[in-house]
Amino acid sequence: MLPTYNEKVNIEKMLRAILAHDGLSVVVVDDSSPDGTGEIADRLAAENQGRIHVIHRQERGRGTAGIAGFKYAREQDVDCIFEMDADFSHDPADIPRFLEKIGQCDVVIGSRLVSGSRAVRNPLRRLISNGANLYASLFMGWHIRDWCGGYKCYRRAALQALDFDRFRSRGYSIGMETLYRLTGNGCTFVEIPIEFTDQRQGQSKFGFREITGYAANVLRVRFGI
Ligand SMILES: Nc1nc2c(ncn2[C@@H]2O[C@H](COP(=O)(O)OP(=O)(O)O)[C@@H](O)[C@H]2O)c(=O)[nH]1
Ligand SMILES: [Mg+2]
Repeated sequence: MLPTYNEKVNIEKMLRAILAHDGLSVVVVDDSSPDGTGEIADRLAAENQGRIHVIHRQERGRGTAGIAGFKYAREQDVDCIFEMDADFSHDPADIPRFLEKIGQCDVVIGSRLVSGSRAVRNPLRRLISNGANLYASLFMGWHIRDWCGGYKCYRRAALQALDFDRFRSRGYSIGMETLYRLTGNGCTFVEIPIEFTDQRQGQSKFGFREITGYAANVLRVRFGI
């Protein structure tokens, strides 16, 4: 499940790198990117019959795009479902390492906080990300260290058991809420180290509003308010 917004420079290379792995197919969720990412994805879908699906949405948002993609993916005849960013922050070459572990758990988390991980990003984003993870662990548990990453592999059955329509959060915190609901369902997690590269140095949409929204959402999810 590949959410895209203005990924013209990455989408083709990214799709080719993913499809290089046998047995994988992709659903691109594009929110009418003004740069034409959706049309590039359509062309590649036509060239790779059956292996690329494209959802075009009118609404915008990484969180709801992920839900739309998951709802689609979990109806397909697949064993597990990945989510990853399309901007090469997440390396498609890591896919086999996730698949090695998904036989032993319900969710494999590409983690920036376990031994062997590496995260290349500016100090401010590192601080925000570490703070967000500490905060999430404080309220939701220490069984997961990286609550906020976007590179994960789920068993399909785990996602099928979720009622996304009852989720409380929107936006960035949906990933955190997904892990929290899966915890409640008794799912098991394995974190594997990844090398994360922040491709959007200085221009991320992650600002003050996202931080306060995230902090509030953790509490709403945890305490059902
Ligand atoms: N469909 C969709 N994808 C989005 C949206 N915003 C970001 N993305 C995608 O989500 C992934 C992560 O976004 P990015 O801007 O790199 O977030 P950051 O790495 O947390 O700063 C990338 O693949 C983006 O193209 C959105 O509004 N809609
Ligand atoms: Mg990014």
